[in-house]
Amino acid sequence: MMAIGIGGAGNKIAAKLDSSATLFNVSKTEMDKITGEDLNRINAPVHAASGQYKGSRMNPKIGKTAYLAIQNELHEMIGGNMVISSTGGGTGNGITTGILEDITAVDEIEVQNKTFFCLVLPYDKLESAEYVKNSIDFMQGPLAEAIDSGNTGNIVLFSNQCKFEEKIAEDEYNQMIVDSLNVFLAIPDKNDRLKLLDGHIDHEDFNLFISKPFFNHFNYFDYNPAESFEKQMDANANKLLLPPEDAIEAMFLLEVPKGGDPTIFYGILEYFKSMKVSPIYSVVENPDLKKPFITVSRLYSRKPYELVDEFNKINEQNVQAKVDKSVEQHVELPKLEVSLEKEAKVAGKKRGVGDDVIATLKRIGKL
Ligand SMILES: Nc1nc2c(ncn2[C@@H]2O[C@H](COP(=O)(O)OP(=O)(O)OP(=O)(O)O)[C@@H](O)[C@H]2O)c(=O)[nH]1
Ligand SMILES: [Mg+2]
Repeated sequence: MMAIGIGGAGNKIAAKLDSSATLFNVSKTEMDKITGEDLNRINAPVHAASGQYKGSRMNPKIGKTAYLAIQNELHEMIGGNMVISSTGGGTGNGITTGILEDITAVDEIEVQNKTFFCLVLPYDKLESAEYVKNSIDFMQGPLAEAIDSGNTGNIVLFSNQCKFEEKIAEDEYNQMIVDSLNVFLAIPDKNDRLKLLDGHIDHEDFNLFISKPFFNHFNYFDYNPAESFEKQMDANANKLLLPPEDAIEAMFLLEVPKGGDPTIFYGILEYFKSMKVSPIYSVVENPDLKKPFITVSRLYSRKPYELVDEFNKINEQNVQAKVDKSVEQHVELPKLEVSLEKEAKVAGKKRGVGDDVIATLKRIGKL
């Protein structure tokens, strides 16, 4: 599976994931800063005088225009591959919108030609309102429609929440995203390479799983069979991803150390049974391990508009906070000066005590 990185974030993450990734960007300068001899860099030209070097300036319309120039090239490339993009800016959002609209318009796409999408969402509490708005439009519009058409592969929703909350350097965070993705993507290779103890996930099984038009939340951890699997799943959710909804389908790979008990997976099946999910799975022996290690993927189909609903709520709160701040800073100052004197007069008149009250207040230093 080749990585295709679109826009700033998509370029940087794709290049880390795949040394021969293809990068698309409106901004040639931004793209040329990414090192890698085998990268295939494609400039998506925008004929506005400002576009070429500055990117799309958070405007998805510019990205969409650029898409038209590279549509044919991209069209041939995306089948069976992975598209990586952020949703907040103009380039990645606009070009990925073009891709999704094309996918939606097709009757049916075969399993081996589905596209796997990795999207990086902004952290709505700290990132700019434009990024959040663009992301909402993207999820409500082209992404929702592509999912409804059934023509996308899995969609992984990375979030920048953890990056901001834990103050992680961008490059390091991108590496975390790539390392995490690689744990999931290694499932079929580990099945090839390691001794099978139970079940089997071959490349075809894996490709079928990732070709489904659902959101994919994957996580992994050292599994302690003496403790509740459910608790361990909750404690080890993938913090780089948006939290999952109830699983529709699932897959897991359990690696046990040499001579380890291969039957511990039955307990895991019980967990999925209670959720009415029958996962595909395999158990392998990994001589490099000291403890059992599990990689799980859950597919869920929360409608993008519900996701967006949450985004919208937070966005509204942010807008409200901004309004409050501007009121405090620009309106309330003169209001404070409105003067206690006037208010005291009003209060005094109400009580029928006239100027006495004002005199009293003056004396005690309130005016
Ligand atoms: N995790 C991560 N997020 C990034 C990175 N670069 C940008 N972002 C996020 O991506 C969003 C902005 O999108 P970019 O990818 O810079 O935008 P673009 O697609 O290049 O579009 P324009 O810059 O408007 O042309 C924001 O939410 C950023 O926080 C990165 O290297 N890593
Ligand atoms: Mg950019």
